[in-house]
Amino acid sequence: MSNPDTRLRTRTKIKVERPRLYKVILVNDDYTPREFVVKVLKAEFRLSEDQAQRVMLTAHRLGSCLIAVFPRDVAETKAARATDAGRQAGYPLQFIAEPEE
Ligand code: NFA
Repeated sequence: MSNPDTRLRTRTKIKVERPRLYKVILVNDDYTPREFVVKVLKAEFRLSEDQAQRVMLTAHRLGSCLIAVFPRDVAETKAARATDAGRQAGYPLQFIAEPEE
């Protein structure tokens, strides 16, 4: 008589998830000149003059504005570089990176 096969088997379920994206947000302040904000948006985020003006004005009116989404390291690096550009010029300009959803 043959014995039943009682060995346990392991199934490995492969789960693939898309890496989360991070938002980079421009925060309004009362001191940074509008033209400077536009200049940084163009240089660091490659926005056109028109896009940069609209993002700057939206932050100015509403308090903040989403610029773009990127993988985490890109978002954090861009936010840090853009914030640093303001600091170098003596402005309190702030860009923040935060996870989507
Ligand atoms: N509020 C700033 C001003 O009136 C302009 C600004 C816009 C600053 C967006 C920071 C972000 N000079």
